[in-house]
Parts: sequence; C-alpha cells; structure tokens
Amino acid sequence: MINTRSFLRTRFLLSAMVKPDSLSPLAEVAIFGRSNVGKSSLINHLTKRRKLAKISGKPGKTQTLNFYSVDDSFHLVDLPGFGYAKVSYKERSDWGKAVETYLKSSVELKAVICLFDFKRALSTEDLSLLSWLKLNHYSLLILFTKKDKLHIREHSKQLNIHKEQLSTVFENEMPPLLTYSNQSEKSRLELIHLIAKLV
Ligand SMILES: Nc1nc2c(ncn2[C@@H]2O[C@H](COP(=O)(O)OP(=O)(O)O)[C@@H](O)[C@H]2O)c(=O)[nH]1
Ligand SMILES: [Mg+2]
Repeated sequence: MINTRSFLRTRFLLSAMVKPDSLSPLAEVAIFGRSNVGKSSLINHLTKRRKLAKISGKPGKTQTLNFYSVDDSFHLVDLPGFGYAKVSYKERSDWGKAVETYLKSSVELKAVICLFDFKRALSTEDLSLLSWLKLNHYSLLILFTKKDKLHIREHSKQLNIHKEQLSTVFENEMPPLLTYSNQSEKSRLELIHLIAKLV
C-alpha cells in the first residue's frame, strides 16, 4: 500500500537519456510539463526533502529522465521539461525524442501526471500534447501548479477556464484534475491519494 510514509522513503536512482534496462520492473508514474512549471518542486514536496530534486534557476537547460524509487514500491520519473523559448530547434527535437521514446517503450508506465501553471491559459502546444497523450491511451492526471500564486477569489473562475479548454481535448472523458500548491499539505495528501489509486 502506498501512503504518505512511502513518499518519505524516496531515493534518487539515476539520470539518463533513455530508460536503462537495469531498472527493476516496478510500476512507473511520469511527471510531464513545461520547464519551470514545478516538476522538481513537486517531487521535493511529496517527499518532504528540500533538495532531492534540483530546482533549476535556469529553465530550459537540457535535462535527462530522472528516476526515483518510492519506498521500492514504484518509480517516479521526472521527465525533461519542454517549451522554454530560448532553446534551439535541435534541443527541442531532442526533448521530443527522449520523452516520446520513453513514453512509447516503457511497459511499466502506469500514469502520466501532466503539470500546468494554474495562472496561465493552456497554449495550443499544451493542448496538442494532451491530445497526443489521449490518443495513445495514457492514464492521465492533470495537475495545476502554483495555485497559491493566484488569489483564492480567482480560483473557481480560473479552474472553469481550464476545464473549458480541456473539454476541447477530452470532451466527456475528463481525466482526474487537481489544483496544487507546494505550500499546502492538503494538496500533498490529495495527490498522494490519487497516485496510490493509479499505481
Ligand atoms: N509559489 C509557488 N512556487 C512554486 C510552486 N511550485 C514550484 N514553484 C516555483 O517555480 C519555480 C520552478 O520550479 P521547478 O520545480 O524547478 O520547475 P521544473 O522546471 O518544472 O522542475 C521555482 O522557483 C519554484 O520554487 C508552488 O506550488 N507555489
Ligand atoms: Mg526540474
């Protein structure tokens, strides 16, 4: 059973461009999203470790897939971030290849957590990536990060805007959806609960 205590027993395994064969065959949950959306912060928050995942001051730096073991019961996979404007075309296509290869080849992958900044509207690129994930039948969890940055008064309005955008992709098959803040223990517990159900 995966619970909050499992996340306190998380360790970093390895960093690589492709998933190594040597990895033990445990279920995987991938974390997918733009550079700077809060992927590393999410791992640190879940595990209550300030520096387990490196929070980058420099967005868009070419990254690798980072594998973490959560209490030896499943793997969290921090995917390289996409969409940083200043990277070259080559770096973008490297990102696409690394992520696509992993997503298409990993038989252990159980779910993809897709992160978006709560404050920002989804871009056409975001929506087309979501369409691709839907078409390929991944089990998804949509997470809107940094909700503490938006005044609580604005929350329900903003969530409705997002839902409307998402419905253009998912119609009546909306994946589970969560608003998240790394300042909030309630967010953390809700997410752990959802991950436990997915794994
Ligand atoms: N206020 C607030 N800031 C956050 C939150 N999550 C991440 N950040 C900040 O967003 C920036 C990018 O975070 P990082 O985890 O490195 O993003 P990554 O590139 O997706 O791994 C950092 O300055 C974080 O401190 C959140 O929930 N609330
Ligand atoms: Mg990161």
